[in-house]
Amino acid sequence: MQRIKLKGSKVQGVSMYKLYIGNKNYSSWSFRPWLLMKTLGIEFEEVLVPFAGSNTAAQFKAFSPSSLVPCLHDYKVVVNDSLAIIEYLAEEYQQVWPQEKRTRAWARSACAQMHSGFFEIRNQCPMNCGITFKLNDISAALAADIEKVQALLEYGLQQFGGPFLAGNHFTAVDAFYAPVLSRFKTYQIELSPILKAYSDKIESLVSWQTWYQQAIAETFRDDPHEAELATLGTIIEDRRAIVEQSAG
Ligand SMILES: N[C@@H](CCC(=O)N[C@@H](CS)C(=O)NCC(=O)O)C(=O)O
Repeated sequence: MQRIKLKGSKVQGVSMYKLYIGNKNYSSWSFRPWLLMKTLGIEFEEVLVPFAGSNTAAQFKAFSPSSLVPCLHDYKVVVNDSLAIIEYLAEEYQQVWPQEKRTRAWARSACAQMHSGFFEIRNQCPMNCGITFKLNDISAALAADIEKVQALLEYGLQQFGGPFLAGNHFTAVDAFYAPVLSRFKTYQIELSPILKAYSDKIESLVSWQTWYQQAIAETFRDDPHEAELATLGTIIEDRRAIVEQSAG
């Protein structure tokens, strides 16, 4: 899907978004707008800036006012934060959100909930596409978060008829929960049949497969991410390419 700037905007003609992201293996927040844009066919230039250990914030500051990824640049507009990026895209692409008002309200609520919650999953199960991992233990708080997120996903699939969370089309809410599906795989979290079918559907997307192939091909390791893992349990399988460097 190619974007033509509207008459009256600063740039006439074809324009290209620039999306700054972190390592595909680790960066769950980057995954969200990247997957949305790829799946909907919204063209953009990808700029992958690897995590740099203790220098990450300084490196990211060069292009991101919050020193975080993802960050979208659109000519002179700089948009920080995955949710704000999605809303910015929605101003030009109506496919970003479901068309029906009630469904759209649910999708927005689900994204907001992901964005401001599910801390146990986010903290105790960091995204790491290339490994299979056994957690030392699943705390009651983590189990409660998993149950809550699974109920939310099942509600969407049942209420709106699937195969995507808000019905027939892939929208922002699918992109927002893709890193959760990734974590379910990495941490071997059991899925109900309806969630397994949904996860298979998302994993069959070319966009998902591209991200995963590129994540696993990364030869880069970020020490803080690796150290965090070591406190949580044991790597059972590591499918990532051989390490060439790590950040201090
Ligand atoms: N609320 C932000 C969170 C962004 C975020 O935390 N990004 C992480 C990578 S997934 C980051 O940039 N971390 C930088 C660091 O660790 O210094 C969003 O939704 O975009």
